Amino acid sequence: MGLNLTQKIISAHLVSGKMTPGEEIALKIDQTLTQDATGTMAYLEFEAIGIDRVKTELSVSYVDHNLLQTDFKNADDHLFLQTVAMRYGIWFSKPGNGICHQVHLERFAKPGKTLIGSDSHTPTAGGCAMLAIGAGGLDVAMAMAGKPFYLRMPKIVGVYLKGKLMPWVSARDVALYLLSILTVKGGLGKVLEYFGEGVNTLTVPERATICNLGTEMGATSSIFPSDDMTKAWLTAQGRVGDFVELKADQGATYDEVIEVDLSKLEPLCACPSSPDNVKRVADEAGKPVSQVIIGSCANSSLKDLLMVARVLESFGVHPMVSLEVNPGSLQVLENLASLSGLKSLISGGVRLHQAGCLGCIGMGQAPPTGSISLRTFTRNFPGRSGTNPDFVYLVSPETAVASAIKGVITDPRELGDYPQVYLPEKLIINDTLLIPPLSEDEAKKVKIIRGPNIAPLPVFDPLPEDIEGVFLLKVGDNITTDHIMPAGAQILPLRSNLPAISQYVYKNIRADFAKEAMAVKEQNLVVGIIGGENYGQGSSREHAALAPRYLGVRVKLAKSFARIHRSNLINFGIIPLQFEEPQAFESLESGDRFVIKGIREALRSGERRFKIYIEGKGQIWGVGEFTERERACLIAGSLLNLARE
Ligand code: MIC
Ligand code: SF4
Repeated sequence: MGLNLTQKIISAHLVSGKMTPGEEIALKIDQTLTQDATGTMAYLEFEAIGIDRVKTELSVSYVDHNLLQTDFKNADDHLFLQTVAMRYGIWFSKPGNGICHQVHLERFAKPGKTLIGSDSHTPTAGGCAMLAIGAGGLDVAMAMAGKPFYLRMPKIVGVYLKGKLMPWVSARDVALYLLSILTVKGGLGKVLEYFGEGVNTLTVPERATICNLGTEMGATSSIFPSDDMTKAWLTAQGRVGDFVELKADQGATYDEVIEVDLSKLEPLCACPSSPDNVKRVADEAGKPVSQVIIGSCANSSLKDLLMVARVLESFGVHPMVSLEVNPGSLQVLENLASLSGLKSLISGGVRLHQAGCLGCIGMGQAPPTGSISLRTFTRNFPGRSGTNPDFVYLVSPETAVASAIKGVITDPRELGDYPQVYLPEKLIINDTLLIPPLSEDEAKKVKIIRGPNIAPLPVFDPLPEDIEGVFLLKVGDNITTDHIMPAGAQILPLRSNLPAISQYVYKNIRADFAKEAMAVKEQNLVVGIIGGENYGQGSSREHAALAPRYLGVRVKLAKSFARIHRSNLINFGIIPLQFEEPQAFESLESGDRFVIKGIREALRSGERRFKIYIEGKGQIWGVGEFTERERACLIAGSLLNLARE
């Protein structure tokens, strides 16, 4: 029987396990990436593992998130990251070089290879036929140390593309369409593999946009085949040597198939405040907008920005709109300049920012109160923009620029003919901000620079025999890691300092959570959290596990968990249990006290059901389908403890 593309890459990297959906598999990892907001912790963890040099084919450390240097903290992090990269054989992409996923696609993505990254949008590289997966920083640190990456074998969903996109409809609309049918949890435990005659109508950056947004569906990864378009991309990047043709075998099958007729799609938007709240742009048209931003790892390629530039050669920006552009990379910016696109943006009145994440993670660019902001970003979770409440719509660059011109949400087809957007076959390549690894001898001489913002990693205690505690908080469905551990300009600079950042856990849901949790901890009790479906969706930030753990959280009882967050919880000794009976969720309240007797022994002996006594309410069951490795990790209190053992 033929294999599909995902199965081919998995079987070529399989260290242990069987390719049966749901079974734990271990994969050899060829490449890793980190970004600064998760990277400092990942490298502290890598140091704690005690390896002299990374063991991957390639590891890259990007600085793209914390670019606001309002004091020493972010700047200190950058220096720490650069000297760590020099010390351990890692590429370093300096601030200003661009967003990790865009730069990785340009300079390093290779068909058929595996990549894990400490950022949930790592699957962007699937646009170049890599099996690319987002993970917690500790998993990435382990991969850098040459250890395999563990995950449950996903189901492989074939997304059959036919037809061709109509003018003004773009890759973003394909992803928004899929979000409308799959929702933010429809991709859980799945890889979305694209095939069919519609595939070769899409360029690699367009494929990357679609793969990038698979993350918002909860997918483990997304992938396109490697074909002539891939070859053209790698040729433009001066890397044709990295090209190999790769696609599903004849007769390959999928666990499910979704069919998308590209020619039938129309401009779509994700309305406030969830990426799956999808409507037709035409249905939202006419609402006034105050801000429009084109950027982020989903939509800031050369084609995206050149299209905006060409449109602005014919139309002006509405006086009540701030039209902002955040280029994806230095390469995008330089090529845009050489094609006179930069001049058109500037003459068109665009507010131009540096290449990086910026407002996508609330590092500046907060919108005015009560007004609509249109963005080509990945997520519009409530308050992520820095303004709370906010009204953020996610749209294609085409819809964005049309709306900026008209001052109201506008279907871009109203602008008339689609502009001519020619891309050169060879791009200008400039790697000045990309620093290669040092030789082994040189690397050994490097002294890592640690400013006062780099706090040492705390040691976490092993799991006691019994746990007794308080469910301090009860939340509903689709709670994001942005709810658990908010980001933004005030909090992101604390990513390297666990005691400091912990004070902001659940800040926007319960202002005093940290204080209350510490009070519970002082009574020698543990803290529990009750959650709904898809708990912990969104970002890969392990701080959403690490910081609660620091505050004494030891159990999370939810209807279901998002993949990366569940792994992060286990890596840091927080037990993720699911309700056996969903109605038990209704009976629990925040403030309930609980006891789980003999939890350590139950984990040791492979139990899957855990009896939880709720004071005054009786007993309920929590279920934990843990692998042996996960049980050992929970008992040890953290994966680092286990690795040390
Ligand atoms: C995001 O888009 O939410 C982030 C910021 O890139 C995160 C990583 C982080 O929190 O540092 C992600 O997507 O994993
Ligand atoms: Fe950066 Fe936004 Fe992409 Fe996250 S989603 S990596 S914050 S651009």
